[in-house]
Amino acid sequence: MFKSSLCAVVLLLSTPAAAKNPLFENVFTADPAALVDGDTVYLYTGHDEAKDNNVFFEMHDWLVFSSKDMKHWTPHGAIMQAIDFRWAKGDAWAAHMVKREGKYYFYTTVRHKDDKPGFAIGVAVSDSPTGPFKDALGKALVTDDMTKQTPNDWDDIDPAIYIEENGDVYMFFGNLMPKYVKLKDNMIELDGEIKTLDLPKFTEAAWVHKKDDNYYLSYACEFPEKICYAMSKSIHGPWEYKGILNEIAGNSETNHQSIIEFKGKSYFIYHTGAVPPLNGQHSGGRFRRSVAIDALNYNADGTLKRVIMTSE
Ligand code: FUB
Repeated sequence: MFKSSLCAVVLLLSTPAAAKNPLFENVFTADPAALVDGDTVYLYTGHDEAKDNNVFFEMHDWLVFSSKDMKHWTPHGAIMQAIDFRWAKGDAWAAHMVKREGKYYFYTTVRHKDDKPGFAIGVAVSDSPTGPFKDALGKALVTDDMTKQTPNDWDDIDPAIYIEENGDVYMFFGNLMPKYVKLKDNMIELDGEIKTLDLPKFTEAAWVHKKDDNYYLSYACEFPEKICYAMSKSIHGPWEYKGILNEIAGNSETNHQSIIEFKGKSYFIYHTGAVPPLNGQHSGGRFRRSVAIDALNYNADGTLKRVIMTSE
């Protein structure tokens, strides 16, 4: 007994005192989407409120935090609630923010009211990265009846936007079957048909980024989810599967990533359920997730080094 207590004390003292992952200790955060805007990173997250880890996601609004060094984060509160989309009845699931010509466009997943049941993607707009945001279209951009390709009604979740150097805008999204569609220059209407992609083991959480002349499409794969990725020389593919980028995120079952380059460094931002009790009440888990950040490193051939969660 004494020996094991001593071991515990030694372990405690040798553990870094100021562990920085997960990022926020007083609120559960999930589905990160980061936007680099000048010398600031804005980090948008979902907001897990579930009291019981065995029920389901309880998410009403989205939060935003900002940082100039990726270490110190300023909370700015909620940017909007799911029901601010008047055609939605709740469920503030995963989102993505982009900036275009001085305006901030927030693409996000919500549950549609019963006239178009199932999940839907909406888009909101603001002149400021911290809001207030308003529904830009007054109706959903994508509804479940437009994508009925899987047995569930959430095959149209998790939007991720990519803006090409020539200004063309694409939205990637989907569950089980990955999809993408071009958007019009006004950012709030589809421009053409929704196409499907062939990505092995795809579950959800698509994210596209580019480095040098390589496009990267990372996504949550299998279940419980890891993050996998594919590479291409064109936004239209073909996408070549490259393997696992990040292993299962603790006990959360889902994982969801955002990849950015900021002040010369690349970052992999994701969520994990493996966190100690927040507010002394609840520990992390499937429906109580927390955002974490680690460095993203590239190999000489452009492939990505696997990200291992650190506590700093
Ligand atoms: O947070 C709700 C859902 O869980 C997201 O839409 C998925 O990506 C998964 O993280």
